[in-house]
Amino acid sequence: MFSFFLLTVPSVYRVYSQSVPGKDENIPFLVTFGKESKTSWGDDDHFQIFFFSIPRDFKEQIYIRIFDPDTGGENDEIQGEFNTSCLFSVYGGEGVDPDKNEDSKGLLQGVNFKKGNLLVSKIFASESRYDNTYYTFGPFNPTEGDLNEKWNAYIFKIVCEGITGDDGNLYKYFLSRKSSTDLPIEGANSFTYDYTFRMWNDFKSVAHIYPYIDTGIVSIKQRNFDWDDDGTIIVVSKYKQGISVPISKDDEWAESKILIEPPEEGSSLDFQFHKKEGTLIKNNNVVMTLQNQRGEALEFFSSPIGGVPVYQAKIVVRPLTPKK
Ligand SMILES: [Ca+2]
Ligand SMILES: [Ca+2]
Ligand SMILES: [Ca+2]
Ligand SMILES: [Ca+2]
Repeated sequence: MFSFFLLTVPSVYRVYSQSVPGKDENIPFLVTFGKESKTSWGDDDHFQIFFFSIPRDFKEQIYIRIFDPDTGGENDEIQGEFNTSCLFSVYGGEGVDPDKNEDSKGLLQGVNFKKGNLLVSKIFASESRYDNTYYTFGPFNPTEGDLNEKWNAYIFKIVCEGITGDDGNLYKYFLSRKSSTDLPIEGANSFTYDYTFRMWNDFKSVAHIYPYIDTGIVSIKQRNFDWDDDGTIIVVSKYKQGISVPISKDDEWAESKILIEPPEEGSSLDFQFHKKEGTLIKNNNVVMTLQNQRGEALEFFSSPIGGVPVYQAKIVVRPLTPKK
């Protein structure tokens, strides 16, 4: 897994953006609910994990910025009154790299997804000074991350947990070279295995998430949660013009198997979330996970590996004119 990273990706595709959600995803916010919330609000597990990868040759200090870390005021989803606290924690060192530590992915109930060294953490409640603005963790030296030799990159992990309350915390991340502005790091990226996000409150905006299909993958199992029967989820790739997958209703999972064709190996898929016309389903939060045929979780990258996949109509070979 991951041999592609920085090695086989042409320089034109080297990613240069570390906003989470990424700019091609068209997702307004990540979302994590307080642990006393019902899963029917759209968060099945009340925590979310993201990883950042920093190229090994990058020697400067880095910062992880959180936009709107509080749960209150602007952006957040209130239930009754705001009474939610979220713990944000940054981990580095041995144990973080999900290639070497399956538990680090945070997919299995009851396992310790907090593997690694805790570098810093902070609890945010409803606090106006952290409302609709950034809080910055860092600086960190890249070498404080967990070195992944195959990717030639240092890995950091950030966990958001809804430790009290029942409201939804909406927030975003940015991996930056500076503490006070968003300044990206060339070749860095971010990813998760269990994506919980908010849709825009309109009909026209389509959200996208981009899993990478490594060589040897022949099929994947998609699972989506609490889509609220809100329109369609379709998969586009350079080989798929758009296939729709089973969608979940309120507070339930839907899953299906999707076959992968050889031309799709070594590229990203585009999972598109199209809302239903008619009555607007407001504040739709949704969860998505993928596994390959061996049961291994797939990463969703904030900047799609190889770029956004574009369907390529099959080339029609014209038969030769028979000789007379
Ligand atoms: Ca807020
Ligand atoms: Ca509340
Ligand atoms: Ca927030
Ligand atoms: Ca939902």
